[in-house]
Amino acid sequence: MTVVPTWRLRAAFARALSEMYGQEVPAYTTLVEVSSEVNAGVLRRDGSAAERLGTIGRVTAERHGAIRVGTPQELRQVAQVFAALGMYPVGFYDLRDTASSSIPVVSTAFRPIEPAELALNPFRVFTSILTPDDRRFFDAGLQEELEAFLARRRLFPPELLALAARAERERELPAEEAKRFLKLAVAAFKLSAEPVDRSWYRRLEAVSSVAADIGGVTSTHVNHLTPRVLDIDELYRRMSERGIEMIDEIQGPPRWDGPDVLLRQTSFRALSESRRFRLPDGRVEHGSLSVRFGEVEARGIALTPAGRDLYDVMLSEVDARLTTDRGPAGVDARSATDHRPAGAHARAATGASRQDVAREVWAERLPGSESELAKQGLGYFRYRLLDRPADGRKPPVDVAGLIDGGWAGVEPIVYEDFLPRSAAGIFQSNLAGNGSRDTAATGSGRNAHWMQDMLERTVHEPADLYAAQSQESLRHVLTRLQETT
Ligand code: OOG
Ligand code: NI
Repeated sequence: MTVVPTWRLRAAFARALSEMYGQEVPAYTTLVEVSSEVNAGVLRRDGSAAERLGTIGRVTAERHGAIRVGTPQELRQVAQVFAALGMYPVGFYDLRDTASSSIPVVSTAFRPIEPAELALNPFRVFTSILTPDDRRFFDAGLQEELEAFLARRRLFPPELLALAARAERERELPAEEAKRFLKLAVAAFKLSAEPVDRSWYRRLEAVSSVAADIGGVTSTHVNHLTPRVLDIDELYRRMSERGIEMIDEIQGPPRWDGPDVLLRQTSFRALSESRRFRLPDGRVEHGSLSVRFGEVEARGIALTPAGRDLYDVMLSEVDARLTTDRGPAGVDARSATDHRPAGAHARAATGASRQDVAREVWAERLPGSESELAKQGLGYFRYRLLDRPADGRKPPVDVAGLIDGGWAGVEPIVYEDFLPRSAAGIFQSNLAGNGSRDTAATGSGRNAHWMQDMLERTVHEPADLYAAQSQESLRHVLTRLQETT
């Protein structure tokens, strides 16, 4: 009997979801096509260097999705479905009160955590849960109605959850069950044709369009699916040439001469999709909603906590330079990871764009080579023993010594996670309105521990996962050196 192992289930799920989303949002298909063209071009241009942060096979299949759910129970169920696919919660993101936005959700990302699994298929899903008890957004009455509404709906059929539990337990499914599981799993994220209760949706929309997108309907859906591209600047140009309006400049780090780090993302604005609405008198009317969009990303080297601190310092430095250049009180100053459309036009008085200023700051502050990033403890790398002619010397035990002395080489560990400021910006750029928020009210307590208790699963800390990989390779190098010298 043929069986389908976890990673094949994951790859098949990502493919099937991609196919469904392409039918729902045709511009996504264009994005995927252009991404593959760009990736093929980079491979021709740069040869094997193009694959330094992942093989072309991995990168071509690579996607992240974004979904949003309403209740702890729904989140636990979605965690069960993803566990069947070898995807586990990593990281905690609080998007309720960031510099650029306030969205009534907290989030985690489900993804493979083992390097071998990531290499086979790195599918990941940014997953957000609504916070109806946050008084800055919802008063007690609305909270109660919202929770009652959410308690009545069922996103995942019991058959799907049972198959998922079995797949997690057995780390595979027989072919027939696998087919059934995938069919049910994909269907759970399909945009529903059910009419939307218009007055309920509008009431939530007045608070936040994300709240309406989650709690205003009786099902969930993919919000976006994001392909990975090797040259995001080139992709941006080509999409614009095709007449697809990209909303901003590229978010995250600037293009620069040094190694790619973390994550650069860009997107096109939410498209109007036709939906049916139920009116208070029971009639059904055709209308439209704009909540789903297209996003694309380029991934770089994972930064250590020290590297992340430096990244934050550099972001503030860019803000500060733009503000001083532009004059009084930072009018129009926008963050480098901010998706607000005006961000695209943030220019210093000198005419330099945000990206130009960022490039300048990066050149001043960030080491321009992989080995310097490694030696200064700013980036995560795997270490590899180098073939070094014996000269009677004893190997050092520190990273800088190993690199400088030609004992060990470095291989970058790719950043597999998200950036809170970019994530907040992605939400923000696709909101119809700002909604309303009571800034005097207090928020509800939410943190990684809350997420972990609620999920009844470990929420992995991204830095721990990268550090473990890096340290394991270093230990291996040191042991081998001890044996051979
Ligand atoms: C998720 C937004 C975050 C990203 O790439 O940072 C995100 C959402 O819109 O639901 O997808
Ligand atoms: Ni995204």
